[in-house]
This record gives sequence, C-alpha cells and structure tokens, in this order.
Amino acid sequence: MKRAKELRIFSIAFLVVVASIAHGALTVINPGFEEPGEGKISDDFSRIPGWSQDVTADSGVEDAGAYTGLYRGFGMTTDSEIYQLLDEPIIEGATYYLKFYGMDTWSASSIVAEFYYLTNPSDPTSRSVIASQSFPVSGEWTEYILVFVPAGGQSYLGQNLGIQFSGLADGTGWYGLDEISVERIQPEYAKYPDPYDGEIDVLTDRILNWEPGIYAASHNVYFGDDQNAVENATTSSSEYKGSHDVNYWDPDPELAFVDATYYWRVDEIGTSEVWKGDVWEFTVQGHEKLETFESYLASGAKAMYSTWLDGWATHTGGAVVSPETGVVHAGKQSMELCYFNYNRDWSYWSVVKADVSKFGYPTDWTANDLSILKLWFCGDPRNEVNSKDRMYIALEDGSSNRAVVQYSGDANDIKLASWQEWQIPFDDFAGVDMTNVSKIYIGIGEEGNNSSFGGMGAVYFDDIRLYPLYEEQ
Ligand SMILES: [Ca+2]
Ligand SMILES: [Ca+2]
Repeated sequence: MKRAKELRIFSIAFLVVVASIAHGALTVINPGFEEPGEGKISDDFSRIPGWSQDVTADSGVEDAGAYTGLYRGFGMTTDSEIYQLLDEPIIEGATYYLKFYGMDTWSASSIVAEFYYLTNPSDPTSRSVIASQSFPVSGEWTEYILVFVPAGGQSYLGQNLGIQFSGLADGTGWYGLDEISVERIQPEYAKYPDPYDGEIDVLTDRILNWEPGIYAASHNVYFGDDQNAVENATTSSSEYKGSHDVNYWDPDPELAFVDATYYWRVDEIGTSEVWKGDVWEFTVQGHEKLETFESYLASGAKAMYSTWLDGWATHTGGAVVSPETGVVHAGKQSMELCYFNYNRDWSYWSVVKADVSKFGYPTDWTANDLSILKLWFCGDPRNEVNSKDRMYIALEDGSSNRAVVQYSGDANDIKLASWQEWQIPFDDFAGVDMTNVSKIYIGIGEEGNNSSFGGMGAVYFDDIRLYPLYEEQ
C-alpha cells in the first residue's frame, strides 16, 4: 500500500514535469553567468559552472557591464566554442528558440549562436551543429534569437540538444553574452504570435493571428490588460473571447487609442484535448508619430537641414542642426540644435522650422481626439543660459496664423543631461487651425530680439508626437 502511494506520487510529479517542459523554457545552467566560478573574473570557460570550452582560452566571465546582475560572459572571436548540453531530447516539429543578449565589447563584429547534438553521447567533442547563425553585434546590448525546427527522419531526433557560442575567425575581438535562454514550443500549441510577443507600437487596427497547433480544430482566445487574469482565465472569464475556427481574431474595439499593454492567450482545442497557450503581450501605440528624426543624414539630399531649416540656411537666428546618434531618446537618432544667441549678423535668437507635410503625416492633427503635442529634449551642463535663452515651440497653419508657446518649466532645464518630456495642449496654440497645420518651429531665445544677446550651447530633440487627451502622465 505504501509503495503504491509512492508510485502514485511519482507519476503525478512526472506528469507535472512533462507538462512544464513540453511548452516553455528549457533549463540552461547559469544562464546569466552569475556563478562565475573560480574568482570573480575567470578567463577559462571550463571553470564556469554549466559551461565548457575544449581548450583553455581567453573567454570567460567578467564583472563589468553586465546586461543583468553582476557578471557577463565574454568570448574571444578566435577562441573555440563555449557550450553546454541541455537535458532535453530533440523533438520533431517543435520550435526551439535560443535567445541571448550580446554586444561587442572590443572589436568584435559578430557572435555565432548554434544548436548541436552529440554524435557520440559519451564524447563531448563529437558535437554536430544542426542550426547556426551569425549575428552582427554593436556596442549596445541587443537581444538575438536563433530559431530551429527539427525535421522528421533526422539522426538528431531523440538526442539531447546543446547550445554553443563562437566567434568568427575574422580577427581578434571580444563579445559579451548574458541572459541565455532556450524555449521549446511543441507543434500542438499555438505559436508565432502576430503581433510578436513583446511587440511595441502596435496600431489599434491590428488583427491578432498565430500559427495553429497541428491538431487544433478550433481556438479559444483570451485577451485583456491583466497578465495574471489572462493566464488563469477559463471559458467563463470575461477575458474569454470565444471559440474561433480561424487562426485570427480582431480585438477592435477593445484596443483603446492610448499607450497600453495587452495580454492574450490562444488555447488550441483538439477533439478531446486542450493545449493551453503561453500568455503573449504587446503594447499599443496610443499616439501618432509626427517626427522621429530617424530618416536624416548629415548632408546631401536627405540632410536634416533640408527639412529642419536652421539659421545657417536662412541667416535667421543662430541655430545649426545636425543628426545626433550619441544622445537619443528613441531609435538611433535625435536632432542636435546648436544655439548661438549672440550672433549679431543673424540676430540674438536661434530657431529651426519645418514644413510639417515633409513628415508624411496629415496636416489635420485632430483625428482620434488628439489634443496634446509632446516632444523630448535633452540638455548639456555646459550650456549657457541667460535670461533670454528660453525654449519655445511655434505652430503655423495654412492661413499663416501662428502661435508661440514658451517652455513653462525652468529655463535651466536645458542644462540637464537627461531626456525630459515637454507637452503642450493644442489649446495653447491659440488661433492656429489644428485641422490644417503647416509649419512647426523649435527655438531657443526670444524671437525678434536684436538688442540683448544670450548664450550658446546645444539641446537635443527627439520624438515629436501627438497624444489624445486621456493619455495618463
Ligand atoms: Ca549576468
Ligand atoms: Ca529618434
């Protein structure tokens, strides 16, 4: 009797384990290199818990600039592979995702990520690569994903899956690694969500779709703004959005035009089984992007100064603009506006102006209840700020009605080297027809001031956006 009870407990535990590994994360030992082995800085992966390297090499763990925690792995592009064998057999038709964060730490151009199996299970050097991809790396941490779908009839099926990282023999250089994970999604489950898991800036007219499980006769969709509620929802929950024969669902009108994160789950329904899906998430773009400053070059046909006309171009005020890649709020670029408010030839203020039709956005800004203009600026502690050096934004409509709005915060905010949000209700642009906006101006100083000079410096601007009134601050 006692033995039977133990067996029963064992079988329940076994079933739970199968359910948890069938669909989701596989165990990677020491995925964030937070167990750095011997010493805080180790330059031999054979001493790093979980990880191996065939020879002692200039790769290991260091305690500088980790993506998470205290430590990151580092590899040398000419060293042998860094690898570990997972305790999971390779299943036909499953989808494996190897995700990791990587960056160039010194003169590395790429990281090669690979899946392998052992042709001789007792010989770790018998690694046979079954999926491989070279990823370019930059000086910023970036998430990379290697996807592998094992085909039928292959010798690797049933063998344990391994992961490894190597460089290319393209010279010497080091790359950083952190937060390595492997996920497996079996073919019975919904996968490849669109919007993809974690996607941002999703538009409100987006239709959700996914690739169905191979045995699914129908699909139960769950949707809401509470992750736990979606995770735990049943067909009697308010998050349940019905059973569908097709592998897509239109959330309209449940997507409000407001920056918000939504969660969804698709359970695949077979004739007698249910394959409960993961919870996926996406974030709606609850605003319109007027200007991101991403499309400009420093000179030539796509020069920033050809759209944002500065004082250099017009001899009106002392502004000079150029694309900035080092100080950025979003994307890869912002606009650097240098101001020279003591340029007597061009007067004592600095302004740039742009024809808003060049942004590719309608001149009617009132759709979707839009009512707030927002932009972000970043200053510099070296900036000179005299009493006349206050920022302003002006809008002009198609009938040349123009309104100037001065920055109402501390004028010295342009001495702060951090991105600051500046929002202006449309109502503040008194007299301007917001259904026909023609020009936008960004200035520093007092327009028309030809009598008392100001200071000089540089302010960065990025992301001019339009928001509806009910956007929470
Ligand atoms: Ca780490
Ligand atoms: Ca930008």
